[in-house]
Amino acid sequence: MTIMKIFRLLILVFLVLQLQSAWSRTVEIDVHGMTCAFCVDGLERKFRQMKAVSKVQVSLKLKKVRLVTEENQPDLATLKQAVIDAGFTPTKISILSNEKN
Ligand SMILES: [Cu+2]
Repeated sequence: MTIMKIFRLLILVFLVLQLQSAWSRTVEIDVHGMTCAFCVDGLERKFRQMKAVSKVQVSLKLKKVRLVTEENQPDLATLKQAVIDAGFTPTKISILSNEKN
């Protein structure tokens, strides 16, 4: 009985650790066509809708979008398409890092 409890506890601890050690990817997209705060807002909204995107930063000054996403989701083609759908042109897309949290 006690051993079973310890065993269950160990499984639980293991599962929690697994969840915490998810990989995350930082992606930077150079965007052409952003001119004002509404552009920034539109792009932010577009990316915030994506489930696999956990963080969105849009810089009007640098004309860049920085995203923290899941390891392989969304794929880069989807991210590019999202920029296009929001009315802008993605000129460059790069993965800045892919690391374990
Ligand atoms: Cu604008």
